[in-house]
Amino acid sequence: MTNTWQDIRNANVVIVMGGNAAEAHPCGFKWVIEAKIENGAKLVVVDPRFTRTASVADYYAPIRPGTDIAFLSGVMHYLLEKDAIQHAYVRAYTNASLLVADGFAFEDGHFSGFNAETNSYDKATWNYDLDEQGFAKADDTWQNPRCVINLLKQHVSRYTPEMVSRITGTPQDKFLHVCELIASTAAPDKAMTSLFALGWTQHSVGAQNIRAMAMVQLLLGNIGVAGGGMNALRGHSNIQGLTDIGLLSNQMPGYLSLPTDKEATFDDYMKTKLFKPLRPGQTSYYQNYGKFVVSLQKALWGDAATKENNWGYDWLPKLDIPLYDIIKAFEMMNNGQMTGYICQGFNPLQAFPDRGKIRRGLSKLKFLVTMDPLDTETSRFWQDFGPQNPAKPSEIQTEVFQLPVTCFAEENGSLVNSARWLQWHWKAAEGPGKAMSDIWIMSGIFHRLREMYRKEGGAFPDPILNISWKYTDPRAPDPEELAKEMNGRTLADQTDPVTNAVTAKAGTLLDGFGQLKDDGTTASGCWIFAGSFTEKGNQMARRDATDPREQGIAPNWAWAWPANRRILYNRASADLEGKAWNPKKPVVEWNGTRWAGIDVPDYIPTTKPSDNVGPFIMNAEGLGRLFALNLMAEGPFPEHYEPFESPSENVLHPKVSNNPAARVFADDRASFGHRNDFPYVATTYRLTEHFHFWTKHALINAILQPEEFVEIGEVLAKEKGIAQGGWVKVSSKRGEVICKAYVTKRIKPLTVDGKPTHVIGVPLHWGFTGQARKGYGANTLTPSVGDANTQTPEFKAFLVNVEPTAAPVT
Ligand SMILES: Nc1nc2c(c(=O)[nH]1)N[C@H]1C(S)=C(S)[C@@H](COP(=O)(O)OP(=O)(O)OC[C@H]3O[C@@H](n4cnc5c(=O)[nH]c(N)nc54)[C@H](O)[C@@H]3O)O[C@H]1N2
Ligand SMILES: Nc1nc2c(c(=O)[nH]1)N[C@H]1C(S)=C(S)[C@@H](COP(=O)(O)OP(=O)(O)OC[C@H]3O[C@@H](n4cnc5c(=O)[nH]c(N)nc54)[C@H](O)[C@@H]3O)O[C@H]1N2
Ligand SMILES: [Mo]
Repeated sequence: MTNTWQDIRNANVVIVMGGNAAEAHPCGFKWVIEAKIENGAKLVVVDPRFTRTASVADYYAPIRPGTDIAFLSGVMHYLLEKDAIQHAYVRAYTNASLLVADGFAFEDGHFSGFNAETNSYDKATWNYDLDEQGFAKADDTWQNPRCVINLLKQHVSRYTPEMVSRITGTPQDKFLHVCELIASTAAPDKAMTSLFALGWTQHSVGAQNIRAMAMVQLLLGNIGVAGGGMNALRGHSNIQGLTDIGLLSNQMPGYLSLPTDKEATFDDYMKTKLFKPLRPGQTSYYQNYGKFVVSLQKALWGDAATKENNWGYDWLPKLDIPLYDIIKAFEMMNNGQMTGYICQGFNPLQAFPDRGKIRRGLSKLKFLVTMDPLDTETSRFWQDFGPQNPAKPSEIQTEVFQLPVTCFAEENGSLVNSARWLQWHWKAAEGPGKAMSDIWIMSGIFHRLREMYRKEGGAFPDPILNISWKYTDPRAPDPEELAKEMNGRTLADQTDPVTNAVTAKAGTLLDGFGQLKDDGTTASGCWIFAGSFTEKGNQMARRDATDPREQGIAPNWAWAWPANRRILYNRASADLEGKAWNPKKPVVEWNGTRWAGIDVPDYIPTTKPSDNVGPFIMNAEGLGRLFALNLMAEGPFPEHYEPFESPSENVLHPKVSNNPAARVFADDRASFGHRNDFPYVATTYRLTEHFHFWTKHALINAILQPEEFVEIGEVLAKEKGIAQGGWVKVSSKRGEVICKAYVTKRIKPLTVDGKPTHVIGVPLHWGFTGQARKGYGANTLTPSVGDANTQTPEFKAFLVNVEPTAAPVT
C-alpha cells in the first residue's frame, strides 16, 4: 500500500477493482464502510462477479476476466478527452512534459525493439530524449508530439467506450458511469483510493493492470495524498515482509537486486544502480544505494567483509537467467534439472497452476522436505486424489521428510502488514508435540551444512563458511536479536564530519537508514527496516493509537517502513508552494523552514519548494511516471493483451494476441486449450470461511464451507441442464474437477465482441487432507503461464467446459 488501512476513510471514491476486499480482507474493509459513512464516499466495484464487496457498493459494473487494461486505458482516454485531470499536479509532478526518444514506437501490438526470434524486447528506445548532459528534454507547453502526455493520448485513443465495451463486455453506460465517478476526484481536494489484489495480479499482464491504475491516479493527482494511493491488499499476514526481506529469487533484502553473472565485479554491479539524476538539480535517492548494499554485506559476513574483497561481493549468488521463480522451479523438476526441494510453509500441489504438472515434478525428485504445522497435500502428493490420480505410489521414488513446525502464535516475532507496518507479536502457547520453530530448523540445517563444507570443502564453501553468526544461542537465534540485526548498528564510532565529536559509539543500534555508510562502519540486514529497533527499544512493539488529527495516522502505533512513514510520496500532497492541495486533509506542508505535518516527509525535509525538486525522489527524474521507461517487461505503456486462454481474439491486433513477454515455457504451450473445445471463461478465488488450504483442517470452517463447488450463472445452468446443487464436471485442457454446482444470479453473461460469454467461478479451498470433504482443487484446471514482470500465474482467466454429471464414486 502507498497509504494505510485507516487512511481509506479519507477517500471520496473507493474503487475495488481486481479484488474482493469484503471477502478476503473483512477486517480492513471496515475502513471502506467508514469512508462511506463519515466521508460520504462512493464505493465502486468492478468485478466479473457480483461479490460480497459489490453487495455494499454504490455502483457495480461487471467485467470479463483479464481485460482491465482495456477498461483502464478507456478511463485514461476519457479523462484526457474530457480534460478531467489535475493539471498543476500532472505538469509539475509527473513526466507528462518530458520528451521520449525518437526510436520509440508502438505498432500492431508490439512496442519498438521486439525480437520475434527470442520473443523479447531490446528496450534501448524505451527512454527519454536526453540532452548532452544526460538530462531529459522537456516541453512544458505540451506542443511537442514526443511529450509523454501526447504519446499517451495517442496510445489510449484506440480505447473508445465502444472498443472498451467490445473487449471487456462491460456495458457502455456502466463503463461511462464508472468513468464519471473516477473523474470526480480530479479536483485538488478530492481523492480516490484504489484497492486491489489478485484480480489484477494473477494475469499474464498483472503488473501492467496495476500500472494502468497508477497512471489514472497520477492523472487525477491522487498519489501521495490522504485518501488516495495504490493500495495492494496483501495476502498472508506476512507476505509483505516476505518481499521486504528479499525472499523473491531475484532480490535481496530491501528490494536491492541480486547481482547477475554479467556483473562480475562490484563496480559492474554498482554501475547500473546509482541512477544519475535525469533533471538538473534533482535528488535521486538511489545515489545512496552503495550504503544500503555494503551495510547488508557487513550484516551477512561481518569482519570477513572487507574493502579489499568488496565486502564479500564474490560470495553473493549471481543470477545466470533473469530469475528462478516457482513456475521455473517446477519446469526444472519436470526436466530433471532440480532433484531436491525444501518446501517451507508452502503447499504447491494445491497452490500452483496445472496440478498435474506439479505432481509430475514432485514425483521426479530424489527428496522433498516439507516444513509445516499441518499435514499438507504436498507432503502427501504421492497419494493424490482426483480423476488424474496416478494411484501408483509404489512407482514414485521421491523420499519425503515431513518436519513439523510451530506457527506464529507459538513464537515471538514480527509481521509486516499491507500498510508496511512492522507489528511485533508475542508467543501465546507452546508448540504441540515435536514441532520446532522455523528458526531452529533452519539454524540446524545451516550448522550441518557448514560442518560439511568445513570437512569436505565442496565447490564453493566461502559464502557459508564466512557467514557471521554471533547469536547468544547459535542453535536458535532469538527473534529480537534477528530484528536488531535487520535494523542495523554501527560497527565503529561515528563522528560528526565538522566537529569530529563522536555521535554514536560502535555497536549502537541505528535510528534510520540516513546513518548508513558505504565504508564498512555500519551493518544493516534490511535498510528499509532501519529505525524499527533502536536504542529506544523495539519500535514494532509500540501500541499507542493516538491519532492527532483523527486522520488515520497514529505515528506511535507499531512502526512503518520506510522511516515510520505512513503515506508514501507525501510531498505530492502539497502544491508547488508547499500548501496542501486539500487543506482539510493535509499530510505534510512547507512551514517556511522545513517540511512538517502529521507524517514523516517523503522528501529531504529542508528542500525548499522553490528548489523545484520533483516529489518522487526514488525516481531519477523525481517525477511520477506516465511513461515507465524500461522498467516493465512488455512496454512503457500498458496494452491490452488477451489471456493465454481466451474466448475472443484480440480485436486490437489479432496477430499479437497475448503478452509477448509473458512467462511461458515451450513445453506448456501444448497444454493450452482453445475456445472451440473450452468455451467458458473460468476464474478462481477465495471465500471468507476458509484460509487457503489450512482451515479445512479445522472442523468449524469445514462445517461452514464443507465441500467443493463452482458458481454458474442461471442462463448457462439452464442452457446446460445443470440443477442447483447438482453434480458437474468442469474440465480444462489440463484436467477435470467434479463438484457441486451453485447456480447464481450473481454472475451474468457478458457480450464480448458481439458474442455471449459466460464466466464460471471456482473457489479454491478444497484438497484431500483435513476435515472438509475431499475435493480436486481449482488448480487441476489452471494453466502454467505467468506475468511477464512478476511471474505470478494466470489463475484468474482461463477456459473450461462444464457438463452435468453423476455423483463421483468415492
Ligand atoms: N478468508 C480469506 N481471506 C484471505 C485469503 C483466504 O484464503 N481466505 N487469502 C489471502 C491471500 S494470500 C490473498 S493474496 C488475498 C487475495 O485477495 P483478493 O484478490 O481480494 O481475493 P480473490 O478471492 O482471489 O479475489 C479476486 C477477485 O477478483 C475478481 N476477478 C477475477 N478476475 C478479474 C479480472 O480480470 N478483473 C477484475 N477486475 N476482477 C477480477 C474475482 O471475481 C474475485 O472477486 O486474500 C487474503 N485473504
Ligand atoms: N487457482 C488459484 N491458485 C492460487 C490462488 C488463486 O487465487 N487461485 N492464490 C495464490 C495465492 S495469492 C497464494 S498466497 C497461494 C497460497 O498458497 P500456499 O502459501 O501454498 O497456501 P497455504 O495453505 O497458505 O500454505 C501455507 C502453508 O504454510 C503453513 N504455515 C503456517 N504457518 C507457518 C509457519 O509459521 N511456518 C511454516 N513453516 N509453515 C507455516 C500452513 O500450515 C500451510 O500449509 O495460493 C495461490 N494459488
Ligand atoms: Mo496470496
